[in-house]
Amino acid sequence: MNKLDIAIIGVPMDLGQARRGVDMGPSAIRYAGVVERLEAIGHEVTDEGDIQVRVTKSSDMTQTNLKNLNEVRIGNTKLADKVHEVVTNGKFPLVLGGDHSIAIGTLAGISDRYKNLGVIWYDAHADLNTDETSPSGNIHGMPLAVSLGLGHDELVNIRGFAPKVKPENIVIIGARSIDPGERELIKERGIKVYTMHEIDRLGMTAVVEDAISYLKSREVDGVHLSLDLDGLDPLYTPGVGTPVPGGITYRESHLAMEMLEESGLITSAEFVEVNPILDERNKTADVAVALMGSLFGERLL
Ligand code: 4U7
Ligand code: MN
Ligand code: MN
Ligand code: MN
Repeated sequence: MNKLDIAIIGVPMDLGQARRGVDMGPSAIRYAGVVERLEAIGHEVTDEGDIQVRVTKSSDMTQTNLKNLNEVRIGNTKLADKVHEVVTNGKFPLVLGGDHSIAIGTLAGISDRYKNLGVIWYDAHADLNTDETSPSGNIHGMPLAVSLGLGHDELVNIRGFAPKVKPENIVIIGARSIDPGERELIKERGIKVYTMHEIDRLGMTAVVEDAISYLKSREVDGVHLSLDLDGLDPLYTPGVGTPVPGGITYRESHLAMEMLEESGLITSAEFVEVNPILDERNKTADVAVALMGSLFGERLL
C-alpha cells in the first residue's frame, strides 16, 4: 500500500436531479466514518469541508431545458477550482456527493494535470445524455457527455477548455439503463462499456482485468474513478435516487476496488448519489465507506 495524502471534498449538490436529500450525502458518508477508516489504513487525510452550492437563487436567463443550469454550473466551477488546487498540491482528491452532476467539476479540476487522463465510470447508467437527448433534463444524467465536450456550452467550458477526457480513455462498468441517444454516442465514439451482461458472463475479475489492460494500452497517466452508488444492486445500496434492479453485488464491488488498488492506476475518485432520505439506516453511506476502504488498500490480512 502506497501512503497517500488524501483530501476529502464534500459537495452537497442536489440540483442535478429531482429528488431532494442527496445534498446530505457528504454528511452521511462522514458519519459513516470515512476519515477514521482511511487514517486507519495509514493515509494522511484532510477534510477540506464542503463546497458551497445553492448560494444564489439566481434566475436562469439562458433558454434551456436543463434543470437548474445556472446553479449547477456555479457549484461545479467552485468544485473544479478546489479540486485543481488539491491536485496541484500533490494530494489525492476524494470527492463526496451529492448527485452525479458534480463529476463535471471534478473532471474539469483534474483534467489539465494529466496528459492523457483515463476514467472509470462505475454506474447503472452511462450519464452520456446531452441537452438534446436527455429524456429528463436532469444534469446528473449528462456529466460524462459534458466531459467529452458534448452538451451545453456553460457546462462544457468550465475552467475554459474542452474536452476534459477522450472517448477512447473511458471505461463504463455496470451499465444496465442506457437511453437511445446514449447508445448512439457509445457506438459512434467507441466508448468501452462493460454492461451487466459482460459482468454476468465473464465475471468481475475478468472485467476489471480487461478494463485495466485496456486503459494501460491507452497509455493513460492517471485514472479517475467515478463511482455512482446505483452501480450496485439496490439490495445493497437502497439510498439512491435512480435505483435499477439487477446490479453489481457487494462482493463484486469490493473485488473491483481491490483490483483497482492493486493496479496502482487510480489517481482521484468520487463517490456520488448517496441519498440518506431514501436510505435504510445509512446503509448506502456505510457501503460507500467500506468500498473506499478497499480502494485505498484495506485488507483482511
Ligand atoms: B445517474 C436518465 F432517463 N438516463 O438522463 C436521465 F433514465 O447519475 C437517468 O447515473 C440518469 O444516477 C441517471 O435522466 C443519472 C434517465
Ligand atoms: Mn446512475
Ligand atoms: Mn451516475
Ligand atoms: Mn442516481
